[in-house]
Amino acid sequence: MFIGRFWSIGIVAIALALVLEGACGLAQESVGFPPVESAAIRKIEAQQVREPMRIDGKLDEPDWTRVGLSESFVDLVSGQPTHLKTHVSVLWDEKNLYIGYRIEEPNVTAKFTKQDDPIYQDNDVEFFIAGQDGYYEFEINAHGTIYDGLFVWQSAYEKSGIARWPEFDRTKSNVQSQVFNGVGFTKHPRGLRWAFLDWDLKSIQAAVHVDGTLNDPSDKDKGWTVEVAVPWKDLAMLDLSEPRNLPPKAGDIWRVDFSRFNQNKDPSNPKDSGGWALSPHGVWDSHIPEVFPFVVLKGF
Ligand SMILES: [Ca+2]
Ligand SMILES: [Ca+2]
Ligand SMILES: [Ca+2]
Repeated sequence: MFIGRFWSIGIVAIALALVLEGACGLAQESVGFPPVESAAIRKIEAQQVREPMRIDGKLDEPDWTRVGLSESFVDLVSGQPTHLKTHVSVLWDEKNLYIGYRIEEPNVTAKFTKQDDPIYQDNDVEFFIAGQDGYYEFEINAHGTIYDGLFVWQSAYEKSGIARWPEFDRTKSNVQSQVFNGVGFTKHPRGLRWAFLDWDLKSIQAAVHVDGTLNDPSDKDKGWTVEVAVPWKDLAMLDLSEPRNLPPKAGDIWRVDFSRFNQNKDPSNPKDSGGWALSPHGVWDSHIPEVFPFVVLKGF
């Protein structure tokens, strides 16, 4: 789900939010907070990895089979089933959180090839990892091109101490940031965020595998898979106010959102928002950590 990289402040964002709300037929004034019932938030188990993982986009390690598939993604706004299947699986060990997607797609396409290109204008899959002070956003297309950024709640920016990290120090001229106030839901009770989109989580490993042909509509593809390893040690900035176990321990619970965005909507379903997720958000906005699924880290 995109935010424009060069918007400096809210006017454009608010205008776009209104357009998006109109498109989805849902005015944010009509929804409370959080915008979905807590009972609707899905829970997923992450199994501990037993064997070495090879991050090549192919989910053929035995651990990916052992952990099983999530339920298929549903429409982000309505929670209704979608016409193509999307499943995520989650694994972990002391070093990494592993995320694997299986994406049914009869015509696999991708345009962008440079880091932080506007992947949200392609078909993509995304995840958001929430912490107390902010959240990390990751998007990837079928070329394997990544768009990522860190969002810090402005109310936590100074207090948490992240303002003194050189890579997030807004007083430095080489640190780019912008005000962010949501996409289609601009009344989050925690208010504004600082978005650091030029920043990259450099240690992340990610790869895709296309089961079919990329950018060739003359045939019918099965889809594509995505395999990502996120190093725990580089997620400390999410929880500086109240550090948590890093690496985590069995039984720990993380909040991670998993989603898929499509440029082509289901032609037979006028209510397809084009955004699908493991757990619905009730509004056209990924940036609501309070409705992210629960990821429960299981031990051996
Ligand atoms: Ca693999
Ligand atoms: Ca980035
Ligand atoms: Ca094809």
